[in-house]
Amino acid sequence: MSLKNNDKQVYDLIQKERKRQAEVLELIASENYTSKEVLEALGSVLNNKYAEGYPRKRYYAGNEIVDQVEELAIARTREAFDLPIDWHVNVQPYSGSPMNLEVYNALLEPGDTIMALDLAHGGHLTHGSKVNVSGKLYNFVHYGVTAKSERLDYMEILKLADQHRPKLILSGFTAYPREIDFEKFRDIADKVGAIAMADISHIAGLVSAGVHMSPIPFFDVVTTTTHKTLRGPRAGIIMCKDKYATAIDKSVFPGSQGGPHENAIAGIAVAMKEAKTAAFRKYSEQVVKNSKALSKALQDFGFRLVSGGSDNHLILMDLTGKNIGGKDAQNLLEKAGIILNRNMIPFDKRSPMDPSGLRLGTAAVTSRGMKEKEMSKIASWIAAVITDHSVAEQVKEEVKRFTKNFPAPGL
Ligand code: DSN
Repeated sequence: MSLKNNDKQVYDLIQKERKRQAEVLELIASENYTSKEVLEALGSVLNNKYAEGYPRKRYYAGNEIVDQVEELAIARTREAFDLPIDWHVNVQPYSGSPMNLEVYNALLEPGDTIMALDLAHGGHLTHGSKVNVSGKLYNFVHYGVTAKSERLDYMEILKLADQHRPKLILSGFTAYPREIDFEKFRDIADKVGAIAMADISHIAGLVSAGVHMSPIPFFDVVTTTTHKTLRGPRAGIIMCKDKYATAIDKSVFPGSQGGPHENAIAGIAVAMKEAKTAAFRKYSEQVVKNSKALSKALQDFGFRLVSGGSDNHLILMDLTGKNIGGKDAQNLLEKAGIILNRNMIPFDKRSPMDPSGLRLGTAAVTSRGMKEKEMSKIASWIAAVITDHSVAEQVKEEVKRFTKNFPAPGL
């Protein structure tokens, strides 16, 4: 209550954002509503503590309690991902971008070759985009999806790998609506002698719940943010085989970071406990069911989906032929209380600022208890607004009334 009394300006902005989050349909594929418990850990006194180093090897005094927090987060991460005994966990990365750079820095030299999915086909900025430090420091070779299926073609990836002999092959994507066959990636990495790394930031919750194949039995290093389908705090973790542990730990601290954010690490501990529950497994199953239901309903309204559907939490809609680009569609839907983001589609003829696609995800709406029936309703609103722009304001009011019936966790 002291924020309300002592800094009304910030308090009011937080209340407005709380109201906004409650009254919209949140379809950004990388967002979610974390629990009150995770928020409590994030807003705790753990924020005050400097703890450079690792549990029981810190550079500052007074870390008796935060050592226990960090060890708990590590132990619960091991359980949530069913980590083998010879795997190591680092829970200190501040978030996804530092996390990936910390892995490259640990295992490679500048100029080394990495293979990853093209950003325009569903990769991430830290997977070697020219405008990101990853693309400046390392020699990225990008694979893509095929023009016909808009899915990964593992034979093509193998051919490319054979040609370029990368030191590291990266899989795990931000806009790929299909299940990834990590076993096939392992085969490719073995054939060319590369390290196999997966960035499962988008699908981590699904992997933990067992509704998406896990890379852990096959891979060497797995990174993930903890705030997407995993529904935790904004943070990152690195899981790796023990033989990489020292290099990874050194790369995180002191290689790239200073004091870990122990409040976020406590949030990870809380989220990992939640991820082990039967309720979370059920939630994750529903995320996928909802994504399939939303895909089907959008297709019934005449929208083309990249790859023809979804196996995970994510859908990529192609607006080609709809007389509207991604940027205008994103803005128009925002006016209707439907929040999503514009996105490149594979082989897009438009620009990244105004691409042909929209990316949608079902993690957040599923956290509000919405099911298949509600997905049909959402698709009908999207179709109505894209067909007749003048109904946006009216839909916004309907969305406001509708969302009242589905309280979001943590708000
Ligand atoms: N920005 C995230 C996403 O939206 O997918 C990835 O870091």
